[in-house]
Amino acid sequence: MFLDRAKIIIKAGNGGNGATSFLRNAQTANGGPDGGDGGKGGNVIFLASEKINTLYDFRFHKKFFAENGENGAKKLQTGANGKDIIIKVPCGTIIKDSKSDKVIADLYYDGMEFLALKGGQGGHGNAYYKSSIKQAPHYSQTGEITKQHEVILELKTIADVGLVGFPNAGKSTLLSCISNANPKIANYPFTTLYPNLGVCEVKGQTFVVADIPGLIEGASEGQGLGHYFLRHIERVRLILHLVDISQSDGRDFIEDYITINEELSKYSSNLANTPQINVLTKIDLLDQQTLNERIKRFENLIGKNYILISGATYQGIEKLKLKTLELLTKIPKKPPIEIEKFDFDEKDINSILISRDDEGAFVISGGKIDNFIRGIVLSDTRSFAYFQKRLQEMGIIEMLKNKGLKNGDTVKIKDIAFEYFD
Ligand SMILES: Nc1nc2c(ncn2[C@@H]2O[C@H](COP(=O)(O)OP(=O)(O)OP(=O)(O)O)[C@@H](O)[C@H]2O)c(=O)[nH]1
Ligand SMILES: [Mg+2]
Repeated sequence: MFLDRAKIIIKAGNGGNGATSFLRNAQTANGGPDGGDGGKGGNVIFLASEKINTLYDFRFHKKFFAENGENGAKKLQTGANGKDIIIKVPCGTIIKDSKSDKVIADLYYDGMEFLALKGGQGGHGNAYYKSSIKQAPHYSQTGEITKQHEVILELKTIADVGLVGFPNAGKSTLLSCISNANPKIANYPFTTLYPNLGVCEVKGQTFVVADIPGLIEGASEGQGLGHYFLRHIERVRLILHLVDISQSDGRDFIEDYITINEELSKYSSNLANTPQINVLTKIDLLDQQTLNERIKRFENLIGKNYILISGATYQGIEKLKLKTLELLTKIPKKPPIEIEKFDFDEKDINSILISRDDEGAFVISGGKIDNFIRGIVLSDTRSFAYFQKRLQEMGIIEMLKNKGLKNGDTVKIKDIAFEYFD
């Protein structure tokens, strides 16, 4: 089955905690700090692969979490880094941030990678904090905790050529004539339910052709199936516009031609401006005289830019392939979408915010605090003493006093609460 839109949750790995430990062995009764650092969490990486052409796998698999870093340990053992998670998507997959709907990546080429989320930093072990004035630090740092994010994956197929036309016009038949693809073909409308891709080879060169479900009047506003798939031809360089000149479905072929072009321009000016070859199909079903009359009508009303084909007798197919190749050599590929730099959570490392909660306690928050608090183990008295000293040094006590802090007031930071005394 084909699926071209999916929502998934991604999360980079947490950093591992640093260890607090002291060397103890037969020779050294009171050795120095030897707590190792925590490992870094794994990254979340998207990888474009031409081996996949649908987002179907994301229908059931929704959560993609990279591995957490391991904690540091004694004897200066650094925790292992968490493994990255690599999410394979078809070429042409656009990734959007679900919250803002902003496009954050366009996985365009085969092998293209996008680092969506960086793993959390590991915390430092107590060995890291050893200095000439602090020989035996009793604290270590916890690893950075990462957040989950929801992203939308949207497939905008990348093909060189798109086949468009009314249902039954013979698009899938043409695809099967010119490429290695084996699409379903049948004499009823909407045989094709999702885009098919095929590779066409001409004179030793290849190009990719996308066949999409038939369009009908109102397609750009949601009639039929076609509108849903128009995004799959947004990136093609050339459109083969197929019109059933035999009128086997009883409609006027010139009206069909005009209707489809109107739908394309209603959908986007980009599609309206994509070069076209007009392909008049099913010529084998007409006697020469009727064919001549209809060609004349087409030439009078639309012009001489057309190729006549039959998917049944293969008439005109070679000519069409050559013309397609010739035009493609002159039309540059559409580039990937230009993307502004995007950060899921702008790293805030400087802010200190003070507020009062319902019970009148002073609540300290902000990015600078989050970072600072990772190094504190409050159950450890020495670490707590360090914590108080740093509150002074960072000017936070001063800020609290300016906001009315008095002896005996409660101060909260994250899940820590303590009573303040000078
Ligand atoms: N005689 C004749 N029949 C054709 C030709 N091209 C297609 N057909 C027939 O027309 C019918 C529709 O062809 P498809 O290729 O499935 O048409 P489509 O445009 O892909 O249709 P949808 O997928 O429904 O949009 C099938 O019965 C084909 O065998 C042709 O050149 N000559
Ligand atoms: Mg079809």
